[in-house]
Amino acid sequence: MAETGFTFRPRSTSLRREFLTPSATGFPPIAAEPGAVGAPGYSPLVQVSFHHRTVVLDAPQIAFQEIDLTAAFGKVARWTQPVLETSKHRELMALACKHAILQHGPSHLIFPDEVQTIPAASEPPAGPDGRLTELEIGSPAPALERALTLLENAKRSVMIIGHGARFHREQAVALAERLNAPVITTFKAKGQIPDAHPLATGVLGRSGTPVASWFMNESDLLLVLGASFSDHTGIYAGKPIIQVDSDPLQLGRIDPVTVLVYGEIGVVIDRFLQRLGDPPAQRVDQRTELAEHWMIWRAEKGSRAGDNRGQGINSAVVFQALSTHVPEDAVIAVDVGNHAYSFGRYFECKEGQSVLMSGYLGSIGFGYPAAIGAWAAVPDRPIFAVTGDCGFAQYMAELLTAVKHRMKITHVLLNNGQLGKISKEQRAGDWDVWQTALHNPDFSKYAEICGALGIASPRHPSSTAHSRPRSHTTARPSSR
Ligand SMILES: Cc1ncc(C[n+]2csc(CCOP(=O)(O)OP(=O)(O)O)c2C)c(N)n1
Ligand SMILES: [Mg+2]
Repeated sequence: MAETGFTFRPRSTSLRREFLTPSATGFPPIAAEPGAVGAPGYSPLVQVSFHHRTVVLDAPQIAFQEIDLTAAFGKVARWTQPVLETSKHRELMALACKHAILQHGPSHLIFPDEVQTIPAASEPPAGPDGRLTELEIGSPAPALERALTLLENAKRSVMIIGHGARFHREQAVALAERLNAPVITTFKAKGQIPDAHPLATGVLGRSGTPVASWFMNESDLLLVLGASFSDHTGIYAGKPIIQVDSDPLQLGRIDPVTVLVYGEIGVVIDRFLQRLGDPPAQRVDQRTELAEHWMIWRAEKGSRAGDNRGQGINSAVVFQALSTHVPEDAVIAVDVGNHAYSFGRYFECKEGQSVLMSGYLGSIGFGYPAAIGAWAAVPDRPIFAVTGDCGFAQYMAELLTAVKHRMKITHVLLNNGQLGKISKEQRAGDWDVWQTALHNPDFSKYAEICGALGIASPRHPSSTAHSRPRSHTTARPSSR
């Protein structure tokens, strides 16, 4: 299947159909090959935070809900087509796969009722032979030469790894070692280098570490691989920058950069590795400084973990404990909100862990469905979901799906009784905090009645804002 490309895993998991689209987000970044998701009945509402290489099989019931699915999905899918009775079905599927693979995005097929009952033709499935080009293109030589000159002459170069470089993790780290350059990641690329690596600085930006900010600020050259320069990351455009990306539109997307290197990231890294020798004498060895900055930051994290303002367990404590206990091969799906920012800042990734999050921290509710999608992709890896109370409440019923399929998902719910991020934004804008408090159930009891194991954290002195008891819940399907 890895060689032929167009075959799907035959396993199927029944999901509530409204849940279809969000659950599709967790599967593809983790699975080695394309996957397909689909559900019978009404169309799912479009709350989209798609990732790469999914084919969404959409089955509208024509008499109801007459929304134009081609238009609705057209903005977010790379390719969308209705399947007609007269269509060449084998070809449509092949094209859906081709677009999903080559364009790194979801394809979408709409199956009206009358098509769903047509017996499958006996012809063999289409394959990718002669249909899929290799993507490993190199870069134009002048850009490479300019980039190499900058890299050779820099005193304090720093590498920034974005999500677009995630398939080249080991090569990117090898290049950083050759350059002796500290490695920053964007939030979405968290974990691309383990935090214990002597060149790791952690995440840059709003959910990042002071270590990463320091090394970016002090650098004289940024080598940026597969990052989109979002506001959240805050890559400083005033620095000399070499940007490498396989999508020409991503290059210099927001601000002009010094050298644009268009090419497949793995190929470009290889070219750099072939040409760069040992670090020249003028280059500052930043490792000692890096170790010192980590010491200061870890001491600060420890002190924050020790803070007790009488308002419950703080997030520094939660992520300190998780950094110790989450296994090396875990997949961690994170939702959107203050808890996600804290995860970016405090959690330390180990080699082999994979982090999933909604692009640009866009869609709350992402965390738990993405964990279910990740389980579908890699059921033997430990799966964690980290969510807030608001985000989880959007898909609470899916705990039943997890129990039904005996998914081993450990869910850590940071329950602060509010839309914490929105409260914070209101305060930052000098507004009154308005309508952000939540009415929550006891999540641990809820987990238990769904047939999962629910564990509430020890009670803390109740916050003045909430009269009801609060709980921090860890829920996973029990073996019952
Ligand atoms: C679908 C969607 N609706 C609304 C928002 C805006 N939003 C961002 S964070 C947030 C609140 C998250 O609250 P919670 O899950 O409790 O996390 P906390 O910030 O409290 O940690 C909201 C409403 C969004 N990003 N996506
Ligand atoms: Mg909350």
